[in-house]
Amino acid sequence: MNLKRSDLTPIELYGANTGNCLRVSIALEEAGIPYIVKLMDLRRGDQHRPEHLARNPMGRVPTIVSQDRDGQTLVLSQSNAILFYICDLTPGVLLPVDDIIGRARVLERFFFALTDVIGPSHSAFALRQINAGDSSAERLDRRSVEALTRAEAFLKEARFIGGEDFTLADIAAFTITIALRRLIDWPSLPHMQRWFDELHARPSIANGLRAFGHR
Ligand SMILES: N[C@@H](CCC(=O)N[C@@H](CS)C(=O)NCC(=O)O)C(=O)O
Repeated sequence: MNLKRSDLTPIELYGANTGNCLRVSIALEEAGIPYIVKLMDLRRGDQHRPEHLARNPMGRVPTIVSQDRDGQTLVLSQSNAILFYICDLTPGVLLPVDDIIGRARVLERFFFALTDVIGPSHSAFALRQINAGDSSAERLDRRSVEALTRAEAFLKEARFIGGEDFTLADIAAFTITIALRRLIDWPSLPHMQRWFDELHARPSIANGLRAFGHR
């Protein structure tokens, strides 16, 4: 099925103020796709209510409900699957389409952010949920920060994480940078600082953060 942005009624985005959800709201903003936030209170357990389990049996967010004008409905979870769906709705906006080398580079940097930076940080979060004082969590956070700061080399070469254009890779790297920013030695990372400041001032990012009340 080929959907265009104009074929869509506003996408419902079920989520909360978390990195996985903010990546989606920022991508929707950047792609110019209309959406309605359905705020879930994760502490209260909204994600485990039957109506949400019907959307996502994992009992997690983000989840989107996307309806085209012909009445076909897509209910989709997994933040990164949602990001690629957004890329498919707006070809070339967040991920190069025809430039095979440029696309490969953006995907390299996107998966760098997901697996080398966000991965260990999410594991640290999970360890802390089991045992707040777990010292392994701190080591995992340090591992994330150490990986993230390697992005200084990417940003020395180009304006954005994956090249001269803003892409999916910037969204992934930015949301985890916000989460880890107090652990980063900013004075030693002038290119990252320049990138972070530029992204913070970007309207799509500001709106995407605001969508879930992030400050
Ligand atoms: N792999 C999933 C992870 C989703 C996930 O863990 N979401 C968290 C918020 S970021 C959640 O729903 N937590 C509530 C819970 O586990 O009860 C994705 O990328 O969307």
